[in-house]
Amino acid sequence: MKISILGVSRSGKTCYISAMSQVLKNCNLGNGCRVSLKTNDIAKQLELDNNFMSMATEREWPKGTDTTTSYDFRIHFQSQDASLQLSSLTMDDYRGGMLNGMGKQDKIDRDSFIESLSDTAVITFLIDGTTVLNAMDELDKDATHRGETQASEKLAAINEISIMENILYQRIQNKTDIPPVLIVITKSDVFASKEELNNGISLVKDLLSALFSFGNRLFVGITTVSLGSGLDKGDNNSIIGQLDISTQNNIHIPMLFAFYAYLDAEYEIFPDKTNTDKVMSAIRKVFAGKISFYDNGKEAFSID
Ligand SMILES: Nc1nc2c(ncn2[C@@H]2O[C@H](COP(=O)(O)OP(=O)(O)O)[C@@H](O)[C@H]2O)c(=O)[nH]1
Ligand SMILES: [Mg+2]
Repeated sequence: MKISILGVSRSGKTCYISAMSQVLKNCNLGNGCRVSLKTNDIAKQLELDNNFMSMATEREWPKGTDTTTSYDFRIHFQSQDASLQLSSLTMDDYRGGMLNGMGKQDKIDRDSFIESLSDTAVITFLIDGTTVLNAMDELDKDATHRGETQASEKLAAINEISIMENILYQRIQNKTDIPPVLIVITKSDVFASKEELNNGISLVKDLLSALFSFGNRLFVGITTVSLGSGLDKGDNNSIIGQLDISTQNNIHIPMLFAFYAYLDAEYEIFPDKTNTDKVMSAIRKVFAGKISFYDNGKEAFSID
């Protein structure tokens, strides 16, 4: 199966992938469930490990790059009474510039991305929490964040969030199949309160209304992730704040969503239905309270 990770430059893709690769190596999900995800390529795993180590020990954010990288993982999920393994889960981390660049190569890359959607199991779209804050109306923000954003900054933020809809719009109009989409608001530690975060989520849903409107035949999830609390960038690219990459901050959720969406889409190829049903039901319990689902534009409740 193939997952695409998209997000403009600085949206947090590299940080997320490196944190996720650490948390999911051997992850206890509670209720007797575990998941493990590792790369099939040793060099890639070392690279991810080193990336995270320089964050944790040297307290330095990863350097920005604008290249598309592909990872090949294997994933194994196990609950008290069922287990399932996928030996190859490819993740394409698309270079951010491809989404909003005006260059010739950007257009070529965008077109080839849209074409590749036919064999993509899940699109994961990362949106920077700071961008969400900048796009929000002043009154929807926490008092501590009011009066910080200029009008031009707000407009730029709104445009940045809308990109995903613009890219998928044609396909939605033509009713061409679109794989499940997961919207991930990154850096959720920048929100001052739960209320502010919820207002941010509502705005994202409004700005991407084609993904959340009735009759669109799409399966869409929305969630938030963070690498810790009070995080920021200091001098020389240094990390300010507390890193805490844990299931508490939802680091595991996007990969489990991809796994779940794949099982849902390819249900027929797994011969042992009882086992698959048990695995899917266990994953739905892990999602409870951490992700909202919309099926054909209607909020779908995942808990059973
Ligand atoms: N507050 C906060 N900042 C983050 C977090 N993750 C990343 N950042 C910041 O966002 C910057 C860009 O992240 P990066 O992963 O390089 O983005 P990419 O260009 O999409 O790969 C980092 O240098 C950090 O300053 C987070 O969880 N919380
Ligand atoms: Mg990057």
